[in-house]
Amino acid sequence: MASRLDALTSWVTEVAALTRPANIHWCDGSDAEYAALVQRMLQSGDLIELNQQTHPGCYLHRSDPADVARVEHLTFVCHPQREDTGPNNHWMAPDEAHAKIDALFDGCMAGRTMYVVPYCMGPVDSPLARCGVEITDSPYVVANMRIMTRMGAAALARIEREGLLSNGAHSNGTFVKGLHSTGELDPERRYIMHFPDELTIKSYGSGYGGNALLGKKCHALRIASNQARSEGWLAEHMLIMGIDTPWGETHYIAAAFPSACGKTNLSMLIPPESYQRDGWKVRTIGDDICWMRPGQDGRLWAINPEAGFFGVAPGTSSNSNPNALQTIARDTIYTNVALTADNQPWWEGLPGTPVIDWQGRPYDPANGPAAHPNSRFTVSARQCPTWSQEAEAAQGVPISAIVFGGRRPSLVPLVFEAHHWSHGVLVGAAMGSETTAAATGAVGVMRRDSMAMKPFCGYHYGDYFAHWLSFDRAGARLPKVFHVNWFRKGRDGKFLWPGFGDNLRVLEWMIARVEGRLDGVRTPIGILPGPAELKLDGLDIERRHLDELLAVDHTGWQTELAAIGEYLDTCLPRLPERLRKEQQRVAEALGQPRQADATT
Ligand code: SAT
Ligand code: MN
Repeated sequence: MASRLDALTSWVTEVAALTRPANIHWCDGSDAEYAALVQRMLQSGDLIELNQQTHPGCYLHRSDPADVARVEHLTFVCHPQREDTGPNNHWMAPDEAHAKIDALFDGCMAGRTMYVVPYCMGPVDSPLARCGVEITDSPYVVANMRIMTRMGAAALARIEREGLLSNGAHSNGTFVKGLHSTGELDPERRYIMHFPDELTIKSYGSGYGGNALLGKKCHALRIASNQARSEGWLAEHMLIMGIDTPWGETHYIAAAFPSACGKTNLSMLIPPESYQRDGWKVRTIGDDICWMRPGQDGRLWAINPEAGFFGVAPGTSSNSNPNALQTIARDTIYTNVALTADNQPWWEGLPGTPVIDWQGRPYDPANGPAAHPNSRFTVSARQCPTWSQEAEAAQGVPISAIVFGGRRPSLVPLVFEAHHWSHGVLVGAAMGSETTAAATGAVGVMRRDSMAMKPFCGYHYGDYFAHWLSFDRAGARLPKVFHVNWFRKGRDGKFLWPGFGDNLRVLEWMIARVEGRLDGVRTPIGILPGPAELKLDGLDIERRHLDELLAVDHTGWQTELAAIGEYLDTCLPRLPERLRKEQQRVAEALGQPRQADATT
C-alpha cells in the first residue's frame, strides 16, 4: 500500500529539496512541543519573558520594525486568468509567480528547522471545517498557529482521512498547502502569493500575522472564499456573537468590519448594567472570520474557523474591553507592545507608564507611540470569559442578522436595516471605512471596502457580489442585514455615540426587528429606529446628538449613491445587473420629496 499521507509527504519532500533545512519537525500540537518551542525562542531572543507574577505564560515578540502589518501591495491572487482576480486584487500569472517566489525559497532554510504544521480551520469534527498544512521556518509562526488554529495530531488525522478515497486508495488530498519563510525580512523581497486553483499559498519575507499565519487571512479568507463560491457557502471577515435575551432566546449575529475597527471589542461586549440586571448576556464565538452555509432549514449556519484571537492591543482597556484584558492576562503572546519598569506589557490606553518602547528602546515620546499602533496579542479563545461552547458545535450556529460597518465620521447613521437581501448586498458592497494601521500605507483615508473583504476576497468582486445575491432563493430563510456606524463624529470632532457596551442598545433594536416586534421607519436608504425605539435609559446622550445619529441627509446620500454607482462600475463587466438595479432604485428613491426623512 502507498505510504501514509502520500500527497502530504511528497509535498514536504519537495519543499525540503527546495529550501534545504537542517531539520524537519512535524508538529503534534502538544503542550510539551509548545513549551519546547517557547524555550527555544527565549534562548534565541525571538521571545522575551514578561512579568510571570502578573502575566503567567506571557511572552513578548518584537518584529523587525519594517514588518509590522499586512502588505497589500505585495499580496497577489494568481488565478490562471487575470480577469478572475478582479479589480480588488493584485494579479500575477501563476507560472511567473511560482518562479519568482521559488527563487527566493531556494535554499532559504539552510541551517534552520523546517516545521510542518498541520491545522484544521473549524472544529475538527465539523463538516464546515477545512484543513491545511503550513510549512514554515519560524517558531513564532508555529506558536501562533497553535493558538489560532486546531493544530497538530487531530488535524493530521483528518487530513489523512480526507486523503483516503472510499476504495482505500489515496487522493491528492484536499488540504491547503502553505509555504512560508521569514527570509531576510527585506521589504523589497517580500511576497504573499495565493494560487486558489492549486489550494496553495506561498509567503516569503514577512513574519507578521496576516502575512505569515497562513491559516488566517490567506487560507480562511482568500483561498476559502474561492472554495465557498464553488461549493455554495460564504467565507467572510466577520465576528460571530451570541446574544441571550431576557426572554430566553439566543440570537447569533455575524458582523463585518475592516481590520482594527472593533470586531474583537464587539464580539465580547459587556452589557450596560441595566441590561445585565434584565438578563442580557453576550457569548463570543469568533472575532474575525466566519464561514457560513445554508442549512437544511434554509437558515445560514456559521462556524468560526479560528481557535484564538489575534487582536489589536492599543485601545484594549478596562473601559473598552475588560473581557479582552482578562483573556490576555495569562498564556498570551504579545507582539510589538511596550514594557513597564516591572516588565509588564503596555500600550496606549492602559494605566501605568511605559519604559521600553516596542522596538526595545528607552521610551521617548519623540519617537512616537510606545506600543506600535498595530501591536497585537495572540491568545486562545477559550480564555475569554464570554467564550461560548457553541464555538465547538460541529453544525455551527444559526445566524439571525448580518451587520456591516466601518469608520464613517459623517453622513452614515448609527444604524439602518436593508429593505431586503439584495439591498443588503448593496449595503455591504457599498461599505466604506477610514484606513487603519492594520495594513501598511496611509491611515484615516476613506476607501470602499465591500463586506470588509477588500484585502481578503480571493476573486473578482463582481462575481463575489453575484455569489452573495445567489443565496436569495426558494426555501432560504436569510438573516436580516443591517449597517452600523459607531464612529460618527460631531462638529467638534468627538464621537457622537458612546460605543462599546452601549452598542448592545443597537443590537437589541436589531433583535426586535428580527423578531418582528418593532416597526422602524422606512427611508430610501433603509429602515431606521423610530422615535423611542432605541432603549436609552441610563445613557447620557444629548437629544440633538441622537437626532444627528439617526437623521438621513438626503443631499449627502444622493452624492453617496452617485459615488457608490461609480465604485460599482469598477466591477464591470462582471457587476451583477441586480446590484446595479438596487443602486438605481435607492438613488431614485432619494430623488423624491423629503417627507420620507427619518426624524426622531
Ligand atoms: O494581520 S491580520 O490579517 O492577521 C489582522 C488583520 O489585519 O485583520
Ligand atoms: Mn481581520
